[in-house]
Amino acid sequence: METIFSERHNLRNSKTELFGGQLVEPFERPSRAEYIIGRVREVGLGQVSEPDDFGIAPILAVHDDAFVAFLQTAWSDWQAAEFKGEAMPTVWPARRMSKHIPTHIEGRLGYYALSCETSISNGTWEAAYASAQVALTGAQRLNDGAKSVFSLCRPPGHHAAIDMFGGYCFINNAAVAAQHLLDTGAKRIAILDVDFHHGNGTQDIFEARDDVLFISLHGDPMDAFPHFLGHADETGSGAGTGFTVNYPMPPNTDFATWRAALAKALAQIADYTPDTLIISLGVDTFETDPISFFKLKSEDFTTYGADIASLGLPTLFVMEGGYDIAEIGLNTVNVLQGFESAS
Ligand code: 7XA
Ligand code: ZN
Repeated sequence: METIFSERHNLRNSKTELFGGQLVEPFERPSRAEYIIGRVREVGLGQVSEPDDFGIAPILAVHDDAFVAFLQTAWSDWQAAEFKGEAMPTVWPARRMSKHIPTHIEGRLGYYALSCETSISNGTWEAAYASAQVALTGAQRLNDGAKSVFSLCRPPGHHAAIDMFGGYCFINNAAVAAQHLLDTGAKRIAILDVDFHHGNGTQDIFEARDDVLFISLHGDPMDAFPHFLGHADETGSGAGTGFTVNYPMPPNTDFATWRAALAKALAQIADYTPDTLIISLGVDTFETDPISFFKLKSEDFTTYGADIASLGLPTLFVMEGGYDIAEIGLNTVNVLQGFESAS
């Protein structure tokens, strides 16, 4: 399987995350990608390639123009305001407050943020842009005949909504890839999100549409980030009714329970008969992930990679979360090898 990877992920290297009332080194850090690409090379998964540049248009095809413009200048605007630390939102348009978009960067950060752990710093936009190009290049490889591709995206994307960033995400890489496939001939795309966290951004982008089936397996939002989306009763709206499916699961969920939900999801995807499957691949379901509460073991990732291959669909793997960094390469590549061994 070919891996698409850009060293420009290193440009995303913020120093602060608000966690448990403290400013800590971000869990989402450059070494994550280095461990993954190291394992890809160690096992000889396949060729590793640089992304092509598809420009900004495919990003604007799923995100709000003003939101993207905000991301592009947020760091320079923050510096111009002479703040000393990294850019963090501190105020939101909460219930019954104005939805006008403020002029000052402090207000705009709050307007476009869904949470405040995700500091914006120098190079954030450039890395997020490159990450989207990694996803787009993977999608184009499928158009060109590949059966499966791994887009090693960093920063991740599945929390990025039409006009919101947060949860370490800025541009929704999986959504950008899905829209690209639809714009270049596909009729139906399925996105299966196996990250521990609900893919609220992907749901937001496609919830009213029937050309993308979005299914997410995740920690119950009553107990897990992003807390305000991902319940089982969210099934899509309008033409998209029935094309959003959520499987929230409780603390300490083990592989047997998780795999049973996966089996239901795979059956729903088979019924949908998509042209292409996109996997939002987070390995923060691992038993020792520091910010999550599922109990998957390393060998389980191999097993479920093979389960996914049983669909026999062209498949794009898009990297999302995973924070047990010492094991992130093993667990990620286990999914890809499990998939390949059963393809
Ligand atoms: O898939 N999403 C992630 O892995 C990031 C979740 C961010 C959680 C922050 C909670 N303090
Ligand atoms: Zn996650």
